[in-house]
Amino acid sequence: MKAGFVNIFGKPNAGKSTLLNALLGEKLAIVSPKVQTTRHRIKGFLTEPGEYQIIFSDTPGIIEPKYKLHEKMMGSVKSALEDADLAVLLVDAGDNREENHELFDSLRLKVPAIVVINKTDTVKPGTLETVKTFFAAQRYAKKVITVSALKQSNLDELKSSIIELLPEGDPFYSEDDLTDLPTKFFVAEMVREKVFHLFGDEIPYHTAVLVNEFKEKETLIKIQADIIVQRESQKAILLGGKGSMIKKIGTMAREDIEQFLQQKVFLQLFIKVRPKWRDNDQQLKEYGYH
Ligand code: GDP
Ligand code: K
Ligand code: MG
Repeated sequence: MKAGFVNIFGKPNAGKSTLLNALLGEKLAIVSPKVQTTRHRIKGFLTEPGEYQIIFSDTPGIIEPKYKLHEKMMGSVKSALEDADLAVLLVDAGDNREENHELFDSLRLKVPAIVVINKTDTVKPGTLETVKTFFAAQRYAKKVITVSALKQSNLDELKSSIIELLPEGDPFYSEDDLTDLPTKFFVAEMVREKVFHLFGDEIPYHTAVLVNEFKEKETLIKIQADIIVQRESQKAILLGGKGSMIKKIGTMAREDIEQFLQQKVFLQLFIKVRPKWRDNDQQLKEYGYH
């Protein structure tokens, strides 16, 4: 059978997390229109017993680090560069192709790559042809495929091209597993996603989520999590008048978590102020940024 690691790289907002979710048919990676939503390397497994096991990695978008959290984020991109069997270089069809090319070229990939042109639903067919021709001429491009991750179009072609390029080998993970990350991680991410969706500008970038309690009771799962911010003023915004905003975050996150766990959930959220957590090694570690 075919088995191997396929790592998805690209600029912020190219659609990496959307593509991972679409390929797996499960929402593992949080998505937002804002850059730097994804902070970890998220692995998801697609297994057809006896035929293939694809281990996909979503990665944070590639950026210049500005604070320690950024350094940790780019560390996870680096580790993904090193252990891939195949790279998916994801580009937004409407984005500047020279810039994307420079980025892909600078990765100095040692493994074959498929250039995947995403968001085909947003450009004219003529534009798409030009972008396709441009990337097909690059030396790192073993193949060029056009998809819309959002509309889930042409994903089967992408999947079969990936399988074709994977090495022969035994599966790395059990065929029942979907990911190697703990459930707690996904719970924290779903809360964090709501902060990305509900708040503009800087708030999401100052926020982390820590799950303190995850208890399976008879009829439901009780979860307690802290939303960490850097300043009192941010705490006030997250709370909202009479706690209206934190309530909204809680309701939206709970619905997602229930969908993910297929169980009833009682979710309790607290907001904590931890000045400069983004530059504090110990706090970064505590919040899961290793
Ligand atoms: P990432 O930063 O590369 O992980 O990108 P995300 O997956 O978070 O997506 C960034 C934004 O692009 C989100 O608003 C997505 O809904 C949107 N997006 C992703 N794929 C597509 C697509 O195929 N078509 C369109 N129109 N939007 C997309
Ligand atoms: K994003
Ligand atoms: Mg992402």
